[in-house]
Amino acid sequence: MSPLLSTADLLQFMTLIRDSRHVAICGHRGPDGDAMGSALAWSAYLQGLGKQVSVVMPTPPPDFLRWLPGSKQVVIYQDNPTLTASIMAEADLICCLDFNALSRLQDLQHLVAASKAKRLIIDHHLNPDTEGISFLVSRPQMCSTCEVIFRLIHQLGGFDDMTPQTATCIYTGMMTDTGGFTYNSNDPEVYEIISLLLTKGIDKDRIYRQVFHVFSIDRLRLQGFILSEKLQFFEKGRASVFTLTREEMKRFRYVRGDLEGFVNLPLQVRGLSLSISLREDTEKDVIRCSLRSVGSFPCNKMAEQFFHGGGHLNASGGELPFPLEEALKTAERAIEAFRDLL
Ligand SMILES: [Mn+2]
Repeated sequence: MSPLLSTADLLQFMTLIRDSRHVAICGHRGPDGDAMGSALAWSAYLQGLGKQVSVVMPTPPPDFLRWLPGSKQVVIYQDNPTLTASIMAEADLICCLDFNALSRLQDLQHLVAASKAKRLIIDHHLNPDTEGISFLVSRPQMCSTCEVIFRLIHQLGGFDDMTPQTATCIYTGMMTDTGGFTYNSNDPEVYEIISLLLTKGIDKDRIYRQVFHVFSIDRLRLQGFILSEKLQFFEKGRASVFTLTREEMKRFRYVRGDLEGFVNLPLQVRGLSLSISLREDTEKDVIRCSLRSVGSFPCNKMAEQFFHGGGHLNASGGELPFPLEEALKTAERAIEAFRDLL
């Protein structure tokens, strides 16, 4: 496996870790498998070095990630603002995992920005905001932050002591960020890493079921409703859009996480390059937008130009002002503008 850090960077990084005692680890709002997995794995590694470690997420993870080993130790800022404030005040190192800008922490960003702690980013999103950062490990070419964390622990000599629980966390993030190794996962070294994780005795088939096969009946019916009633196609079936209102979500007793992955479903259609989902936020008056593509179609460019967002080539997101009908018109204009790339 190729080394993650150069020798000079490795020494600098090790010094940073050596000099810290109280470490806070944060992931982004709405933590996904990669944010949770990388934070928990990194936490376990640092705890093994004798550090005092706290993992803080701005909002809770979805239910299908709560089984992750160590997940109960995660502090949710939204539920525990006082505890979070004392963690951030006490920390001498804050590790920002799986996000590239403090704004992804929402309200938690102010506590992090105000902290005197040194800050480092370990991430795989494009264009990291390095203001106030002591050390940056940015690897957009890698499938997940969990992959970056694995390589880091490996290079720091922590593989032998890695527990099956930590290996499970890392595998989960690699699996969820690649849709079960169906995109962003052509690097042969990804499978070298999986092979090493398997030597720890992880049950990858069980992990898959625990993450992907845990739907409620309501969620399955909501999926059916979207596919049969809401999905529209454009440009001779090369692009699709579906919208979802709060009222519709309520009708199917929506719970957080239920919409996870829906935007990927239209990509199963032969010849389709782009899938867009637009849904009313359950709290704020905004429309949450997700974009997915196959091949070279640049979701991130479209998200930047039309949806006040950004992201990866094949997976991006953004936000539009209310109401939903206007957002749909914006999506139609975006498809029109990008039709030559479809
Ligand atoms: Mn990620």
